[in-house]
Amino acid sequence: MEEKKTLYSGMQATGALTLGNYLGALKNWVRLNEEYDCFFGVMDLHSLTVRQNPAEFRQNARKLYALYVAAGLDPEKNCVYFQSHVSAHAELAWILNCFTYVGELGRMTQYKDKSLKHADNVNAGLFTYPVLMAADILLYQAAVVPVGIDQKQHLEITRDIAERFNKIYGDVFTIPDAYFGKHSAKIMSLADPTKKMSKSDENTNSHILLTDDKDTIIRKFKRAVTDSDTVVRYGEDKPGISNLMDIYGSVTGKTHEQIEEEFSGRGYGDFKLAVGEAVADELAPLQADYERLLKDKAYIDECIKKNDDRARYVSNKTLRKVKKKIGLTEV
Ligand code: ATP
Ligand code: LTN
Repeated sequence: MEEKKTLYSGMQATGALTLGNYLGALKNWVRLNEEYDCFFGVMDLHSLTVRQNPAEFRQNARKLYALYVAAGLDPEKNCVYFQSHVSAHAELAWILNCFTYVGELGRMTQYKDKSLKHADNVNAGLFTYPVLMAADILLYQAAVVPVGIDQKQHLEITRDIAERFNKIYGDVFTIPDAYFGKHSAKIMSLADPTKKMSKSDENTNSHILLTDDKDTIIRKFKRAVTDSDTVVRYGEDKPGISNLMDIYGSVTGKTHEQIEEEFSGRGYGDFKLAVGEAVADELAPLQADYERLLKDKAYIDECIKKNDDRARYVSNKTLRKVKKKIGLTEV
């Protein structure tokens, strides 16, 4: 049997997840998980670039782990683990820092955005964030990295670092490809469809949380900002409706044409209600599983332990190879 290629992805362990995180990333992870040998990290080291309250942080990281599992990532089949439990990430990140230029890091738009947003704490971690991300991916020799479009630049720098290293030392790292969902790589805010849906948006009507109940979901979609037209049609001139069509299509599997046909002659009210119901129905089983898993501490602990071990084993193979290639001594 042909060996499966490796898939790697993860999310920062901060706060609740939005429908953007789910459709842009998590749902694709679940969709692809049979096809690849998968590693999914709770990226708690990345979260440290923003000051965290320790007690909340600990809780949020465990909640994220439970959400991964509730969304359908079976921890018996996928390696679902904590980044900070595997020291190879921090070690390789240091080494790769020495193969990354200050100039290229300064061009990262996420760095520019976040340093404006957290102007009182523009720490070096925020700057070298993409190098740690490169280490995450390269340690597992990942071929595919499913993420939202906002991570495109980070994938490009990961490839550049890997190619630079390989050019000097031979084929040490697999060069990863980004994977973006067809219509879900950038889900937009419900309050302003020209902006990305983001959990850090203060307006809670702008985003759906994965933990929102059905009434809340339906209410938020009802209020979603659209245009003054009444026709459900996809187009650049209709960002609000196009975003809702992307969401509805990602959840139901329907194409834009099928959606336009389904709602032809019906108003926005009907369409918004259908989107709300479809999203709520999609999230209901995930929410039930999530509640159950949060109470099952022993099961989650056991999964974490087992998968941390596997992640350590796989990542250390690459780290040993890297150390040997660059001439770090061994006894
Ligand atoms: P913030 O709200 O602070 O910008 P975030 O929601 O982008 O954070 P991350 O942990 O940075 O959270 O993202 C996790 C994953 O979800 C990444 O793969 C990211 O590309 C994806 N993602 C986040 N928001 C969206 C969105 N609106 N549409 C599609 N994918 C998204
Ligand atoms: N920067 C990513 C989270 C992340 C990640 C990774 C994603 C950290 N390391 C490795 C894919 C692969 C984000 O979503 N903000």
